[in-house]
Amino acid sequence: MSAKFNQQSAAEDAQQILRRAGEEQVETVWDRLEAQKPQCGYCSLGLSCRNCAMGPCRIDPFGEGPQKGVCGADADVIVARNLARTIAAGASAHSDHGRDILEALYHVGRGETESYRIADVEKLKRIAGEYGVSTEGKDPREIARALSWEMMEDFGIRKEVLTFVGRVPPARRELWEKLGITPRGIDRENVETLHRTHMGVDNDYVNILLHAMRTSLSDGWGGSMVATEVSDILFGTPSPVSSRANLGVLKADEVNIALHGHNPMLSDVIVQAAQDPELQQLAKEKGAKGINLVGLCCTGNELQMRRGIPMAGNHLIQELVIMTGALEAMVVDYQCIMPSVVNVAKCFHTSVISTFDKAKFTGATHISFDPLRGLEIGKEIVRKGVENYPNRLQERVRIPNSPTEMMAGFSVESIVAALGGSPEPLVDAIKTGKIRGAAAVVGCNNPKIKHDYGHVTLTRRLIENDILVVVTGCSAVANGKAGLMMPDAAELAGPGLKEVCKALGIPPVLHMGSCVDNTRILVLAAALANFLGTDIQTLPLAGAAPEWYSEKAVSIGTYVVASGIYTVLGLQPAIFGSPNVVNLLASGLDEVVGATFAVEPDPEKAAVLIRRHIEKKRKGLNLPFDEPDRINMPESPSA
Ligand code: SF4
Ligand code: MSK
Repeated sequence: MSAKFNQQSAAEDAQQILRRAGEEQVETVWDRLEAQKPQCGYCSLGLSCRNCAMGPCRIDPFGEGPQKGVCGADADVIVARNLARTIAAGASAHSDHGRDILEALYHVGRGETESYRIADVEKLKRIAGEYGVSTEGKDPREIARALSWEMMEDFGIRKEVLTFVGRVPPARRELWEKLGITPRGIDRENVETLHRTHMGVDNDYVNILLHAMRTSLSDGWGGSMVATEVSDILFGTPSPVSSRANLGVLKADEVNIALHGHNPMLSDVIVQAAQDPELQQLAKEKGAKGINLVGLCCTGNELQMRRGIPMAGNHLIQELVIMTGALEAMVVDYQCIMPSVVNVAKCFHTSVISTFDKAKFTGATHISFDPLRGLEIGKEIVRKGVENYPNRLQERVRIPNSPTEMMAGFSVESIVAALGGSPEPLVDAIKTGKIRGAAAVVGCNNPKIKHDYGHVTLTRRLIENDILVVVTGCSAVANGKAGLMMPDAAELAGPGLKEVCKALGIPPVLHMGSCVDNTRILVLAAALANFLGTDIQTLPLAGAAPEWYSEKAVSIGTYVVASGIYTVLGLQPAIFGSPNVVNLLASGLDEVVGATFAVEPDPEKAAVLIRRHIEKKRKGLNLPFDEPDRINMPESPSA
């Protein structure tokens, strides 16, 4: 295998297809990154601004050129404004996704669609209770109608605080109130960010960043949390399920359809449609043995968590899956779908089918999705995939390796159930030091970092150190493919974590879902803090996004820190043009919200930072600890 492929990806399946891309000169994301070099230094530092027509402006980081934009904004203001807008874009993406799901619940409540049903009535009632919606004597549809109406209020301006903030430990709620960052309305905080960052509004970098935190909290404890909870109500709350991952999940003798993006509304009806006897028969008539659905990115995570649908890959696999030559259709909803997939598809027979009117792709086939006719549209899409099967050139099919077994489906509810109904056994294991703490390793892939290397190396090092790891998004896919998400991976963990995992029959790395499902991690952290009568910031917890790329990841990282959890990023955000902003985020925030950001591209070193942080928190709680300053973990033979 060429050294180039080894440098681009740590995953064997990706390396095999990257070799093909080189041989057949199919352009990939890695090629385009090379073509962009050197990337703009001003933008990388956050020092360029084009917020008005007096600009665009830039600040000279070496102090020799301009130090102010035309309006007089300095580096601190420009960097803070840019960061705030990034967070608002990420928070808006998550929250708009949440609203789409919520509208589907509303349609179900009104009896306007037969494509969906209430899959988890118990959860519907529980969430209705949180929203003050009475359930007594009401049928599920009636409750769904009233609940969705109440939840829609969380998007607007009629509330002073988002309903799910009621889940936050009291000490943290008081802190947010004191800082003036309690999230009020989901749309409101995002709109206010755009207002504040317009020329001539908020010109104090600290004030801008405080509101940016509030905006991120409207995502974490608002839009994303609505997306997760309503998805559970409509499609079922995940419970542990066996599945498989990597490009080997494609089948050489079946119609392969990949479902890519984030929103489970469409993919859920496609799963129903693919079981339709008429379409199964059509597949046979076309010469295939059946219809094989596979997931990509977070739509894939949603399907894998609830239905065990196999996972073809994460963010950087989306072009490579087409290059297997075995994909009849790539069905996309929204977010993280590179426009380039349409071009790659032109080199093969794959049909790219876009589905949401807010996410069209030039060159793709667009089938407009409408939840009121969900199943009918799902069948139309599956039919398109099946009819494309005869266009496949079997001699061009190259499906790498065999798939890896993995487990998914660890919702908070299923984790608590695995613990026997209470967080107490987990708390006890942390108290004794069998589990030293927990870390969330989440987020994307980025071609600037060797694909999957950051996720897998960091995760391995953490479990070796008895730190339980929970994963979501593309990190879950990376770790699943690496074999870390089966119960027998406990053998790779330190002695304490291994003992706990074996006793409970769980893997040392728990799949908690898609990007919006990072809210499950917030809920778990809050439940632990509430159980102990403390704030989240005192707990031995950490977050990490070793290969992040998206604006959504910046919003996630910010709401995690604002919720009191130290977070290590594998790539620099565009803030290094302002030492004041860097100092605030990397140290000053500790005084403000009890947590900070760190940036460490080397996952080995990131693991050391997390272990030190966890020991510091253990010391603070008077739990058995190793002196944080002395922790310097040796090189791992497995990394
Ligand atoms: Fe330049 Fe100020 Fe306009 Fe930004 S807002 S483009 S710094 S004049
Ligand atoms: S899909 S946001 S690349 S995790 Fe959620 Fe992956 Fe990041 Fe998209």
